[in-house]
Amino acid sequence: MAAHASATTGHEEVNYLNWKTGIWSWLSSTDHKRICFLYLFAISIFFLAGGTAALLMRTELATAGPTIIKDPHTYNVLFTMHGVFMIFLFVVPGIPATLGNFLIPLMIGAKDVAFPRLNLFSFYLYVVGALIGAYAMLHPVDTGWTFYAPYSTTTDSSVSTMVFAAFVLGFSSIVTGLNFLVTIHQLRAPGMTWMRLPVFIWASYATAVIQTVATPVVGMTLLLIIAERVFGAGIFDPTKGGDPVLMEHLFWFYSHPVVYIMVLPAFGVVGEIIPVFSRKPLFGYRMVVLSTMMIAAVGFVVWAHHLFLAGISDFSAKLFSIITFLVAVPTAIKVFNWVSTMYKGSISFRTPMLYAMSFVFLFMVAGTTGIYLAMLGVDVYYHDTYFVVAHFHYTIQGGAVIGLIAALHMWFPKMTGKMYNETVAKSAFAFLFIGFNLTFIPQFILGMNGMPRRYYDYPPQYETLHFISTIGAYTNGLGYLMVIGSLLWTARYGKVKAPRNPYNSLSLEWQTASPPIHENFEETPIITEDPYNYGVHRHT
Ligand code: HEM
Ligand SMILES: [Cu+2]
Repeated sequence: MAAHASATTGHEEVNYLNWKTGIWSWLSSTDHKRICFLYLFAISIFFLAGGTAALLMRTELATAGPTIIKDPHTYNVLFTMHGVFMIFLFVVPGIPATLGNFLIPLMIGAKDVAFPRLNLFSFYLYVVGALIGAYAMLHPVDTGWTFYAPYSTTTDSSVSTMVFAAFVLGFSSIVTGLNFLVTIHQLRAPGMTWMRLPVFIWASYATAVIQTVATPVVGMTLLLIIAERVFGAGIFDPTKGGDPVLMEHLFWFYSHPVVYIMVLPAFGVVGEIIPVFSRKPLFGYRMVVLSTMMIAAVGFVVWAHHLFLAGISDFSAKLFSIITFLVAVPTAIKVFNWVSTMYKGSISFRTPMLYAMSFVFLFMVAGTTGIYLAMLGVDVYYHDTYFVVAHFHYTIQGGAVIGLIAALHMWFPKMTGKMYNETVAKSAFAFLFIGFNLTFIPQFILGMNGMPRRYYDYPPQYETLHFISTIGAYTNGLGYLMVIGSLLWTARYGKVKAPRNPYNSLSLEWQTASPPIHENFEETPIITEDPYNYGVHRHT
């Protein structure tokens, strides 16, 4: 009825979605909220492409012997496409840039990011990198997303084009990171002190630090690969006095911290959702902040745990093993704080909360299995088996991707002005959660039984587990399609209008209209208290 009434009165209120219309007003927009949508659209394409590659791989692996793919080379191409698209084109650029773009200015009470045009520029850098990357797959690359030498420096596929794409994407990531850092430093509303920042902002801050510090290293590494291929520079080539292990050091010096570019924003999201749906203050705010910064710092000094078997000294292997264990400390602090926040809370199991709780569970599986891999002796056995594949999917998919989906539901009313459908959302969640575990639990067992990763074929004794995993992957895939389909449908045709603050949250972004106006707030908000004072005293 309400929708009908506003349609007949003929003046819809002006918000960021309708204040200018036409495709060009979107493509040239410097509004951080619209840029979030541009990223969402672009990363979804690569998520679907990467997901299709995954399902093709899983179909091939469903039975022993060739199943649908005729040769191992095609399999290698598919897993390169899957890895490169998912990492470089979906999860690294996407998650901080979508959530960060939408939420950072709103949560700190700013009108936009510090450099709105630069923000749009980052997006187009991403598009250019993405197009180059997609083009490179036409003369398909089969190195895997890690581009290890010497294979990557000698194979005759378009590795140079692909690493150049990754280089451009890296620039986009650095520029976004810098923009967010300046935004958080300079544009906080009056009264928004550092210790009143929502934990999502702290997580984005830590993410941006990693983006700006670590990404240049991978940029240089990628240029070195090109130098090697084009000029035969000999940096990684032992016959010329170079060292292929150096490549792995440089690569992981970036790519370990990058895991935190993916999951820290998700930590932040979960830290926002749990207090709201538990109606309790976030337990141990200061510890959460501290552990976020600790994770970012320790994340920089563990990279060689990827090289235990690559020929590093015994001393450094032991050292990196011990430092890796240290990551468990801040991570455990976080889990403790989330669980303590829920303890004796009055929990409402709405969809964002279901995703947040499943995140905590999945991330605990990821973290615990990570400890196994950090143990030197155990890793000798698990290295390059499906145990690793399962572990990192629990981290990246169970962590980063579930965090993104949790966020998309949580802030959907703010982003679109509509409410998502709780029943549809919950059934999609069931498919996702069951499918995900059904895919990757068998892979832990496969790994423990010695099934190596990156293999096109395997002996028959592994068949049952692989088959179950494939069933799981299709269930999971269906869950994703349901999420994407229903959110898109509701955004477009949904009838239920969202109020300003449907969950009675205390954080700032909920105090403005749904959807917000172009400049976010009618007047500059003034912050007088902490973000998580649920139940501490009564609120309007
Ligand atoms: C339904 C979801 C998914 C399924 C079924 C799936 C399946 C697979 C399979 C079968 C492999 C190859 C294993 C091998 O041959 O060693 C793989 C590798 C990989 N996946 Fe996924 N995956 C999924 C989602 C994701 C997501 C969301 C990400 C990241 C955002 C991701 C990142 C990777 C990476 C980085 C590799 C390693 C590629 C390499 O070794 O070069 N996957 N995945
Ligand atoms: Cu690592």
